[in-house]
Amino acid sequence: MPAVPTPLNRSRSNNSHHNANDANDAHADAGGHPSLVTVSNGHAARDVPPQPEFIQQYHEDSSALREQVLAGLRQSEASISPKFFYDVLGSRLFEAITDLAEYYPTRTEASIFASAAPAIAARAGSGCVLIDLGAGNCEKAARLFDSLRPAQYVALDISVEFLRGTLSCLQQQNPDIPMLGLGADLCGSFDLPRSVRRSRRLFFYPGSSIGNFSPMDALALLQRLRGAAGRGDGVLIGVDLLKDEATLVAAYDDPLGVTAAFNRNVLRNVNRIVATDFDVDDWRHVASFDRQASRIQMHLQARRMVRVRWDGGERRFGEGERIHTEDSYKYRPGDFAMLLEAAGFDDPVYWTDPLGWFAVFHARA
Ligand code: AVJ
Repeated sequence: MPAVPTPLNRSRSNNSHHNANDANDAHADAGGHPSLVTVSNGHAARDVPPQPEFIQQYHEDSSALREQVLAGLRQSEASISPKFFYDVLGSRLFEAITDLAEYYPTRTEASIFASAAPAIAARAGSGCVLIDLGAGNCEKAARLFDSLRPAQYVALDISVEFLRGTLSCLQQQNPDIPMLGLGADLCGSFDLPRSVRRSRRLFFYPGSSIGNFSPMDALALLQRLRGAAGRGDGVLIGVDLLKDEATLVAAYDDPLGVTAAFNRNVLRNVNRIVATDFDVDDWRHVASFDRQASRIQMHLQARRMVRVRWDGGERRFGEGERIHTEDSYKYRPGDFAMLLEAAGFDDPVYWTDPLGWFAVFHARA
């Protein structure tokens, strides 16, 4: 039953320190969102559309990016980081994946948000600063606005440019919620700019994006989050759960080949970034489940002998040799709760769907 959170550890006396006062803090900070302004001709203009604020904090220089890709290609077991999936086409292909019948995570998480939203708001507290760490198209956060009534919505993405369109649109639809688009790297520091309001914060990391990290790296990320969080803050994290292998593999190897296109597209993006000469036709999509590690792995497998060249180097691949492109870890609920606690979060609970395929966790800083 999604409406009732599942407690994971000894239930603590639940005298939460967040109260109405916390929520009111936000209003002390007058944001730049006037509903009535005077324009230069002296007339009062009603309904001037509010605009989100945008800040680009993080700049990865292109030579570092290039070196990162080449270092992966030179490894004896070659790899390309999944962050290179998401160029414009890759982001669209991922959206198409979320429409596939076989790809259950997005739909299942949405159903949990839909049915558990009031319970999530009751626990996380409304009126918080909602900090979206996996913003993408901001859809998931937007569906929580009605229940959470955030005092501010902060959307993070590597590139603030990816946020401009969506956030501006979302701002029109929600003129009363001040919005901030932040170009930041999750793997960097969590030094939030001063435009992020100081009141109670809810760090939101939906979509099982955390599954791309190994449990050790996920722990490190959660620890850094815990370090950035203050008393009364919380986390709300979407986590894909361990289930039967056939369901897992089908979600990452769909018969229409959308996931294959998504995976192979990374080579086009790499060609663009480092001017390699990958031919996508040489590579086959492979998805497999590693039960020991509890992860789906995606690889690109050479259909024939391949030689890939770039300025200053090359890599030869034998027929059947693979490039690792993504891990997607699947958790048991208790194991993810332990990870949250190991990172210093308290009192984890989760909501799940009737089949127990996906979980949305909340824990307190
Ligand atoms: C965006 C990382 C959650 O692991 O399920 C979907 C990416 N890769 N199909 C996932 C993905 C292949 C997705 N995450």
